[in-house]
Amino acid sequence: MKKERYLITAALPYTNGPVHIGHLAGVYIPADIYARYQRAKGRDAIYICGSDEHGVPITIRAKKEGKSPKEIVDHYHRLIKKSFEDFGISFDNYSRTSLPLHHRTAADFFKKLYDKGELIEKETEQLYDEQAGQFLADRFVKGTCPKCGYEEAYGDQCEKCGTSLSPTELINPVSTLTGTRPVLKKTKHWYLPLDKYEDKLRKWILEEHKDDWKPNVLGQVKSWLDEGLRPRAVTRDLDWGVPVPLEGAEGKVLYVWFDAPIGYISSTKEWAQKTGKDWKPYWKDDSTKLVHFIGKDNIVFHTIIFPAMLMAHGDYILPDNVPANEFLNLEGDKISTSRNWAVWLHEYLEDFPGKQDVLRYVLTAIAPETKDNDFTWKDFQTRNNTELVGNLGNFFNRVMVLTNKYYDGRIPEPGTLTDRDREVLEEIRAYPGRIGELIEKFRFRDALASYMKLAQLGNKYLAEEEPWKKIKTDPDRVRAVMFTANQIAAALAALGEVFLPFTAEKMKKMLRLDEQIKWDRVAEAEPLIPAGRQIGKPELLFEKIDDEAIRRQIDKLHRAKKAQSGSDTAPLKEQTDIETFGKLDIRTATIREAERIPKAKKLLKLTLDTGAGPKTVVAGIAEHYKPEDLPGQKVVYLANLKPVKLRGVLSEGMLLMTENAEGKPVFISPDEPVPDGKQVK
Ligand code: B3M
Ligand code: ZN
Repeated sequence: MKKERYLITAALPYTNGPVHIGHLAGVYIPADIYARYQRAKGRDAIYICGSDEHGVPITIRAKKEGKSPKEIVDHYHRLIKKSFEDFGISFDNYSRTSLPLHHRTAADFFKKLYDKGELIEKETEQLYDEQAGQFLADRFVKGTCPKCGYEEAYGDQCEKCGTSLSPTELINPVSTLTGTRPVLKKTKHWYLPLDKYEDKLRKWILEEHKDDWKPNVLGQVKSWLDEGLRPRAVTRDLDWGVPVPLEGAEGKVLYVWFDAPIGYISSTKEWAQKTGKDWKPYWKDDSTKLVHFIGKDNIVFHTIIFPAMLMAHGDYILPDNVPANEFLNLEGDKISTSRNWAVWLHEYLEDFPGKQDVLRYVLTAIAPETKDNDFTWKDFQTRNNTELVGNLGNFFNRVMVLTNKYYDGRIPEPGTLTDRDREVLEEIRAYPGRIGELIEKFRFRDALASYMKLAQLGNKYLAEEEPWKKIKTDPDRVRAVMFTANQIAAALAALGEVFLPFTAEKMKKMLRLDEQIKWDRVAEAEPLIPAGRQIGKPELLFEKIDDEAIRRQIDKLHRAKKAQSGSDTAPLKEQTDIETFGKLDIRTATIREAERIPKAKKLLKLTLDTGAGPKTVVAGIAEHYKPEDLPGQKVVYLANLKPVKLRGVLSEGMLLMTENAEGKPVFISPDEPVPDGKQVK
């Protein structure tokens, strides 16, 4: 069936912390590219999201910080919303699940299932913390995983082996509230019989969608279905969430994973209220294409549980696709909020103001589409310096500079085009289709790479034609070349909007292109930018990022992690005597020269003035000091250490250093001028 409208959703982030690059790369950027593309195609498409403000992690965080859950969600909702805006994530609506509109929508949904007899009411024994006077749902209880023996498994899931659990399955359960051992207590809950939908789900996903869903998603679905589905509780004994809308259900709320996906519906309703549109066709009309962008840990909820809820309800369409991504790691290690191993969006912007598109670019280029991938600051720098500055920025700038220089910024009449020019113009027109096809298949990395090929084509074309040489000898030819090059620049501006919205905006401004260029316009024969158009002055699109900026980021990461793991004051070493100490000959010196040692990332070779001639010392400080900054630095060093060879360099002593509060090695030097070679006693 032809799809009339697109409803694009991105996972609702939990408001128990800020958002980091993993979230952006896995969910919000791909969904944003997809939404921007659909709009540029002129389709009726809305991009919906909001904050997920319920769930146990939020109440735990609130307890830890001595705040109310409301204070926590208000704080993070604001922070997260702002980060998304700052990065140009083009939501049509960003809502929150604490809104009355959402509470009503979720409660009505539940009530409808209840009234239809789709829910099973069951009294069971659940873990109860007598000291706290509270049932222990999900993360309120920890214990040993019955599957793998991991001792820190949560009541809802073992993070070691990934098994989804219920609290009563844990061996040796302990309350995370009081540390006491919980008792069993009877309580009543409502269950959604997932098993009832097993065959329908199997047919819908594993048959109907076997060719258009991503293999990583199909794989998870299959293993869930093969294990067999069981009824799943959709209510909890908690005081934070959407109250269960039934008599006799006081103190019970809807399970967060029951209400959160309904948040997509309430956010759409909120959007409709704000814009005066009708929300219903987006959720109820078969000609809507519903696409959920999520991370891999959310797959089961979006492919099995929420669809089963929708089937049980009966009024709603099912997702057309659930393009889940894998995880992004950071510098070789899993991103972790609790270990503070992350790059937070709001902090990135403080350090790299105005460079949103650089991060958007890199995160798209390395998106974990088919397997986990790694973000490193070094790669970030390289991609910025070679791909954005060296390729895209360079081409665009050359076109702007030459057009301004030769024609006072007026696009020249092309005159006679050669075969090569025509071939280039035709090639440009192939790009919207080529990139679009990849985007439709959720292959955003390839789509971006294809886009960058267009800039490469531009650079290659200019290098072949050398207008800067021909301007004296063959000005007619140069007019045709610069006309053609400007068409490439205009296409880059138009198509770039989906990947690099801030940069595309700048390009369009410089070229004086209309705000809205439809995607398919680029494929038309009519030139995108006509001869005679007066364009603006060149401005650089990107700038190089130097080693120092990158080193600061790496330092910051390690510092944050260290701060998290507490003070590292080492315990005192065993006692010694003055004779032992007296054997050490510690002296003053001055660094005369410093150089890197090939293939040794951490080491510098230092030449010291020792008062008795030069001496070579190898020091592990290359990640913190540049060789050119060191000459003249006063130091103290152990002068009678037995020489050793380090990476082929004979080291004749050892620098004595300490660390500052941030963990950076710092020199020890006399606080008054002292000749080289003086003893430290
Ligand atoms: N808040 C889980 C997460 O952030 C959850 C997503 C809800 S989507 C309906 O991973
Ligand atoms: Zn386990």
